[in-house]
Amino acid sequence: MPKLIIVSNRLPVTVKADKGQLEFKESAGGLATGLSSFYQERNAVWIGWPGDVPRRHQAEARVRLRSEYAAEPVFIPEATVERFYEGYSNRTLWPLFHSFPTYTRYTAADWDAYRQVNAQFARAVVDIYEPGDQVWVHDYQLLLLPGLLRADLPDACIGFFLHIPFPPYDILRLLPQRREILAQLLGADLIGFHTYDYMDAFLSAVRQVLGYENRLGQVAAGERVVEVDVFPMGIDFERFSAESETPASQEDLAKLVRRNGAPEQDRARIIFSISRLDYTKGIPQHLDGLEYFLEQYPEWRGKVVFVLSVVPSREKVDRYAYLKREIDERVGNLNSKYADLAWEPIRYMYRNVPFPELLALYAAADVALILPLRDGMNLVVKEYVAAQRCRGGVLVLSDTAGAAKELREAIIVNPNSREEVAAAIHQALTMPEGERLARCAAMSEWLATHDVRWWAGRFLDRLIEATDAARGLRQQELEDGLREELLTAYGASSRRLLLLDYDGTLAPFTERPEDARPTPALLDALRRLTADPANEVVIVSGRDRESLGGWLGALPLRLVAEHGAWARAAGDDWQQLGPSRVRWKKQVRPILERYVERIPGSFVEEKSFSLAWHYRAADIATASMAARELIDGLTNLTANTDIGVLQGHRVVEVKNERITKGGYYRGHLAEGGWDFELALGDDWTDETLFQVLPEEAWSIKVGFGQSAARFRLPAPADALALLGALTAR
Ligand code: GDG
Repeated sequence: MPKLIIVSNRLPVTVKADKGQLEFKESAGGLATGLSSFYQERNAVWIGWPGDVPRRHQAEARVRLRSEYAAEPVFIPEATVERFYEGYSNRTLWPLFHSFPTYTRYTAADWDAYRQVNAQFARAVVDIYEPGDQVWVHDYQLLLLPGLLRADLPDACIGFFLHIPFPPYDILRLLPQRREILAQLLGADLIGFHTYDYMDAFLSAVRQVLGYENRLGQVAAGERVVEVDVFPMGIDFERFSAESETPASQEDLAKLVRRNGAPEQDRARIIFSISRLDYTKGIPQHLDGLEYFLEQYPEWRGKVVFVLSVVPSREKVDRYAYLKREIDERVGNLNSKYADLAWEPIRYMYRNVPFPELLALYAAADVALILPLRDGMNLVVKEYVAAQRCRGGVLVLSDTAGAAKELREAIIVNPNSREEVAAAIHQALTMPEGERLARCAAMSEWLATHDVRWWAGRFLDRLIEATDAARGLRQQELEDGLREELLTAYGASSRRLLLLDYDGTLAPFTERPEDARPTPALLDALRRLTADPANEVVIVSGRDRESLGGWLGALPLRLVAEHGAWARAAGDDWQQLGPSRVRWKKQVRPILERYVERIPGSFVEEKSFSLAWHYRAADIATASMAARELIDGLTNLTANTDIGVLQGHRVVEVKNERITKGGYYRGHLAEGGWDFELALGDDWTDETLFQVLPEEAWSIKVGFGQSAARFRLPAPADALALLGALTAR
């Protein structure tokens, strides 16, 4: 039975050797608990680091992890862990991906360790992989893993999910290894993010760094198609909702209330916050907001308690130690400034909070104040809503957490504005009960249906679809058997139509279009094809008449220029088939020219019925962004007209929509009584032809990406070889 292989930096169980005895401690993270039910159902294995285990205990730990936890340990050598984990993962990727470039350190030795550890994880996966297994890789510590796996397991079904934000391109470009990282990530069949913003930033980076375009979340990455999509992670809603009623958490709740001053109805209102110690969590901003609140609304002094839980983390990284000191001082100062004999505004805890206590705090908090400066998702806020069970608490959340995209009924604030934060606390404390309950009910309903099972299930379903789509594309390749079939059909026929696109199909792209003249080999192949009276050879191109006529006019073939606006039978004059008026050019030309000024290296080409803005010689990062903007603008401008905007290979073309290669075929060639039809093309303009050809035609896309063609060849050289083979028999 195929299995699910989950790979994350840490295993959901930590192993410690204590006085020669191995101790196993299950971690209660969102991912581990959320995926646990999949474990049983899907026959899963989890691969990850179990913590530092001395070498002499590793064999035993491995056996027990395997048999008791369905886990495969990756023992990272102690000397490497520091550089891999504290180093590249947490001093480079973590701050940069959270948009803290000034906190980011770039160290070559850390990067080396990161690569080594990713390679070690790849070996661990390959060791247990069997055909049919699904591999699901998690998070920023393993960005290289999809590509490393793809190299060893070309047919594997590989998914990747990023739990932290993906940074805007302007920030990512600071990372020296961005190219390798993006290229390796694209080894996956499916890449998932929490929000659309992160997905958009990723697609834009892929376009700008690697030059790969995308459509509706599908990236045409060289020979492969990679799906990119949004999967907001949920929580185990049932568990948080049900367990906040358990006796243990009720006891904790009672203690908490007593400590805040009995009786229940007179107790101070609780504002609660819990975050891991991290500069992304905005802990000082919570304190700024609270201080401003106490200044602006002095009537609340003595009546609120801010329970601030900070969970120790990454203490070996200096930045975290500084932050800890800053928080300690700020809390001390605030407490001494506002306290009186009976009351202190902040109750500060720096430790892990046992689960029942956490539930009690969630249940008791009148306000949850969660203000990360940047957070991939933030599961704490979802847990708060679930554990509240609509008891009347209000969530105040910063707009920079991924969760703010989903929980629209929270009070959403900018964490850098103490004014907004203070006003939000006041609004939460004074909100009428009906509104509080209604907001909570709406959020609960969403979270109950979009829980962690929904998240994982949807990701894995999409992964199967993405892999099927990628395999479907591969099947189209014109491999040996099919090629033989094509040659046989060619040999057995007597009225053949051969429709050939020129640029990108017969001739590779050049920086300047005028340099793509036909090679002697191409001319020779065409000469031989046209020498057979059974063949009607048609060059169907987007080019102007002059170049086509100049290059190929001497051959006995039919030329179709400007996508079908002009045509010329062998030895004849050009015939105009397009419309007689092209007044729209006057309006469009100045727009294109503005882009020529903005994007050095780009230029406008004017043909009789179209205008094209070419940018293949420009800086591809900026030019492709400009191309998108231009397409948007032109599409608006030409809406409801028969002028269309087409994106070709590094060209934006504006032309009359009624003139297409497919239209030319239908009007002039379809009824030719052919018993063999072959069409070769490489871009969107050829799709109009592929779409209208009879089902049995040999339609072949040259290059990669989605296509209506039945088959595929990798490059112009392969197309040329095929033409050669037709006449070689
Ligand atoms: C990443 C992204 C994204 C925390 N302290 C204690 C404790 N917790 C539990 C919480 C919650 C989980 O840990 C923390 O979840 P977060 O979402 O805040 O963050 P991470 O899992 O660290 O990090 C983040 C997430 O991945 C999922 O994709 O949301 O943006 O950074 O479940 O309850 N639990 C207990 N005591 C603690 O002291 N019992």
